[in-house]
Amino acid sequence: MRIDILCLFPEMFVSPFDCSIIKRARERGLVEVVVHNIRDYTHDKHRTVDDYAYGGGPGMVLKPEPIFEAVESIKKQVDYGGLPIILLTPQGRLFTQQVARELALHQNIMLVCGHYEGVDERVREHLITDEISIGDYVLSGGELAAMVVVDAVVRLIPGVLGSPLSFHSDSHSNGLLEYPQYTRPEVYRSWSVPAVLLSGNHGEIARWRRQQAILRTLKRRPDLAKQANLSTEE
Ligand code: 6GU
Repeated sequence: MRIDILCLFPEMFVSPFDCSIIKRARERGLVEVVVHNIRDYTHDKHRTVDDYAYGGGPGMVLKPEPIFEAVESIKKQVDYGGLPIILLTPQGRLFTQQVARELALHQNIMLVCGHYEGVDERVREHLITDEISIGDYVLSGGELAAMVVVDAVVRLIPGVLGSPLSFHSDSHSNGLLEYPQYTRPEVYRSWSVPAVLLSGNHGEIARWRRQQAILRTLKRRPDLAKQANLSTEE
């Protein structure tokens, strides 16, 4: 998979993409992440990327020309018709595990980082194919949101995580929050690991985990519990 990111602050991505799972995935050639500076696609002496809003009001608006030129130049390199061109903006559809799974199916994706002051509407209308928000709060720019999207998508690429099954029990992957996890020691400060987990009875363990995941979801996120596929018994 190749992910192209267009933004105003490419240096923000250096350290987060050079650690842990994303770093390993890049080194193993499972994903290529290319970060572009929108400013490199300007032609004036001051490398201007924004301008005052027509009609007045506070805040600057990102100009269309550098964004169109950047996207069109990168599109030529990746040569892929169905490439989603995604604007990161608080006005987008909410990013969920379902959306991450959908993006992970693509060979290429392009992420365009907006800034909260806004992007010229013609970019949205004639260039962008999808708009994503990572939650109902305002960030100063789409860069952090793009990192969140890249992290959630990259870990779904086959081969990135150690075991092909390792994300099946993640919170949200089955519509429920994850069950409680324990590791050694068996007793810590007099607090014991639930006996069922030491029983070796895999059927009982699976049942207990499912029950815990359901209880935890009902208590913490009743909104999710409503949408989960629970059996009559559950
Ligand atoms: Cl994608 N961008 C900005 N600027 N703020 C956000 C966001 C994105 N998602 C939530 N808040």
